[in-house]
Formats: sequence, structure tokens, C-alpha cells
Amino acid sequence: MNKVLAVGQYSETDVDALSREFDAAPMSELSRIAELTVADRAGVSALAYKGHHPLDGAVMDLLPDLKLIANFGVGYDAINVADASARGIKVTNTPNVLNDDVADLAVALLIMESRKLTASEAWMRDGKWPVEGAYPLARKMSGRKVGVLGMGRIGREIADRLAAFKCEIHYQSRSRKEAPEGWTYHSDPVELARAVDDLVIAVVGGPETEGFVSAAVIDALGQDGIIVNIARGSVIDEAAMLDALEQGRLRGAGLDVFRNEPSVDARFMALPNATILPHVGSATVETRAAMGDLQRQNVRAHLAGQPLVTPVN
Ligand code: 8YV
Repeated sequence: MNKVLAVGQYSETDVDALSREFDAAPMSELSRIAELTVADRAGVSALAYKGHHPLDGAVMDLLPDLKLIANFGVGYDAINVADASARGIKVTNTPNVLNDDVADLAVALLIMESRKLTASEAWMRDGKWPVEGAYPLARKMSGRKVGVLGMGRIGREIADRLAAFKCEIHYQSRSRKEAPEGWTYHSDPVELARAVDDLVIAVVGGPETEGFVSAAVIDALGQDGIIVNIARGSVIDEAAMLDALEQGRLRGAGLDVFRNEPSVDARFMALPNATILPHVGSATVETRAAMGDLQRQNVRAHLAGQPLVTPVN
């Protein structure tokens, strides 16, 4: 038996496609798997997962015939890949198809926070323009020195866009990359933060980057800096960043990701110097369709005994 189980909040298009092709009507949460009968769990060889709740060995062990976890998303930090590998389970993700949207959003967040676009729009909607006059001056974004933390596929798309905004590009990653002339490599995140005006975070999530943007990195960026994060909330020492934003030791933040999503720390809601978005980096009709398609291509390849399209392990 080669049954497919789908777990997560899928779009109508994805629900239709998963049901039609794999007879897999999605269940909302991982915790529902435990409610299935032993007979229903037997023979499930592929799990199409869309979510950010931890998927570890304990969940995998509920599905004794599991051979594939196909993740909807490029970041697979919710999946314990070591647990999967130890059980002979392959993991796939959905890289590349979301690079443009996520990079667009990173640049948008930097511009939104620098130019105070949310606040100045509110000024207009609240009727303050004719009464109180022009909105106070914001700050320029083009031409700043920007540090990109993590020069993977998404980091590169962000840096290319920022270069078009005449920004001086600095980056940090595990190794020096083939990059255009004039881009500066730094091996250490504190050194990167010290060299730049603003910092954009594009590293993978998970234990290896937990708290990577530490209080020391935030201090090194300094009080004129803006931090943009489109990666994972876990990458930043969030309490240290909140302290710095509240105390004016950091000018601003543009954030699409947080610790403990969707129940984000209430301190963010009161900050006038943070542009906050509810994890919408890849949330366009076009990109989510492409992500769903790539997830199903991996399930299809697995069922046909063919090489997986975008394997992780
Ligand atoms: C999510 C993301 O996958 O791709 C990623 O790593 O963070 C997002 O695109 C999205 O929220 C769907 O769960």
C-alpha cells in the first residue's frame, strides 16, 4: 500500500489537487494523526506537510511505513531531519519557486521602515494631513550599506535587488561566494554588523542558527540601523532586539517572522519603529501554487519510484 497523508492548512486548489491525485483530503494538524486507527496509519508512505509545528521521530513512529515527508516550504526547520534519516525517511522541500516573492518582501520591509510608509499612510487616512500638515521627514534607503546575513539563493536575490538600489553590499555566510566585484565578505556576523548600516537576515532556521543575531550583533549594528528578517524568528535574540528597539539603540525593524508564531510577543504591537507582517513572504497566489505543485511533484516521484525532485537528505 502506498497511501498519502496530507497535513496542514492548504488552499482550495491544493486541497483539490491532493484529493484528486492522491486521495489525500488534508487534516488540519499533526496531532490528528494519533487519532487515526492503526489500520488507517498502516501503508501511509508519504506525508505532505504544510506547517511549522515540530515534526519529529515521535510523529514519524505513528506511521510505520512512512518513506517520504514532502514539505510545503523551503525552510524545513520544523522537521527533525536527523530523526527522518535515522528511520530511512526522505525529506523534500520547495526551494527556488519562492525566491522572488521573499526577496521582494525583504526590500519592501527595508523601504517601508526607512521611509515610515505605514505610519505616513496612517497619517493620511487619519485625516492629519490637512490639519497637522506634512508627515515628519523619514530616512533615505537607497545607497545605504546593507549586510545580508546568509548568501543562499534568497540572500542572493535580496542582494541583487539592493545593488539596484545603489546599496553597498556586504554579506556573511559559511563560505565566501562567487559574487559581483565590490561585494564584501565577512566571516563573522558581529564584524558584518559593524561594517554596515542595515542588516537583512536570510539564513536558514533551526538549531544551527538559533540566536545567531545576538545582543552583540544588534549592538554592533548600532542605533542608526534597521534589521530586516524574512528568515525565521529563531535566528534573532528577540528579547534583545525588543529591548534595543524600545530603548532607541536600534532605529527600526522590518519583520515578517517571529518566535512563537502566530502568538507573537505583544511588545511588537506597541513599537512605532517596527514594520511587522504576519509571515507573508511567499504568500502570493502564483508562488503558493508553484510551491504546492513542487510538493506534489515530489510525492508523485516517490510513488512512481523515481528520483525525488528537491531532496533535502
Ligand atoms: C511557509 C516559509 O512555508 O517556505 C518557507 O520556508 O516560511 C513559508 O513559505 C508558508 O508559511 C507555508 O507554510
